[in-house]
This record gives sequence, structure tokens and C-alpha cells, in this order.
Amino acid sequence: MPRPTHALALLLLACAPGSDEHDHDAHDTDAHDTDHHEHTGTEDTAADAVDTYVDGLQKQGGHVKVAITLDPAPSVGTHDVTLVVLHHGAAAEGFDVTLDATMPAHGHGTSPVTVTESSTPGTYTATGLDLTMPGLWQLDVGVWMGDHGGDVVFRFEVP
Ligand SMILES: [Cu+2]
Repeated sequence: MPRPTHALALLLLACAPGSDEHDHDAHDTDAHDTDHHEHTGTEDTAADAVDTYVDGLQKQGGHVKVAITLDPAPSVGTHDVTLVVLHHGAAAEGFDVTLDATMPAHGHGTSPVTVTESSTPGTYTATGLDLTMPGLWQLDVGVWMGDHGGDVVFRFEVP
């Protein structure tokens, strides 16, 4: 509700002679402030959310739960990854599962890996996940079948 009221106020200002340019400036500033707040919020969350790695660590996103295991445990080098996925509590079979690893503080990722569904229901694997340097790595796991699924984010400190 505040937004329409504000927009109406700007519209009234814009109706005053010669105020068109001012209206555009005000609008742009407002949009920028909103973006800035969202960006800051994301960074705060990122700083707080570091997971303590254990084999099979489970987290939820959307309608899915993902339990992740890296072999070996997070370290510099390549890893086999096992993802055990539940959708509404049941083994998630036939989903499109993706795994994307990045270093949020450095703005880079690593070589893409292909996630393959295994013969064990709800279990997906990837090989050769290359954590190229020490620091905080974010692993984004997407589990989707059309509109059904969720995104689960893991953040591990690589020693
Ligand atoms: Cu890096």
C-alpha cells in the first residue's frame, strides 16, 4: 500500500509545471534504494550462513530436502558428490538436479559438473567437483521437475 500512495504523490508532483525531470530523478532514487536494501540483506545472510560440514548434512529449500556428502570432505581438490533428495518427504525420483559451486567473496566458480540420477531412489551423484582454492564455497543445489522442487544452498569453509 505505501508504494501506490507514493506513486500517486509523484504523479501529482509531475503534474506541476516543469517538474517532469524531478519526478524521474525521484523515481530512480527510490528504485535504487530498494535494490540496495535487498543487496545488503543478501550479504548479511551470506556472512552468517556457514554450514559445518558433516557427511549427509541435510538442508531444506522450497519443497525439497537435500543431504549432501562430499568425498573427500571439503578440501582443495576434486570431490565425488552424493545428493540424497526428498520431495515432500519422499525419495525424489526423476528430478532435474543441478550443482553449482562458487566462491561468493571472489566472484568465481569452478568447472561445471553433471549431476546424474543413480539407481537408488532419490540419490544423485556428480564426480570431479573441483574446489580450486581455500575459503568459503557456496554449493547451490537445484531440484526441479517443472514447477515442483526447490533450491538448497550449502556453504562450506574449505581449509
Ligand atoms: Cu576463490
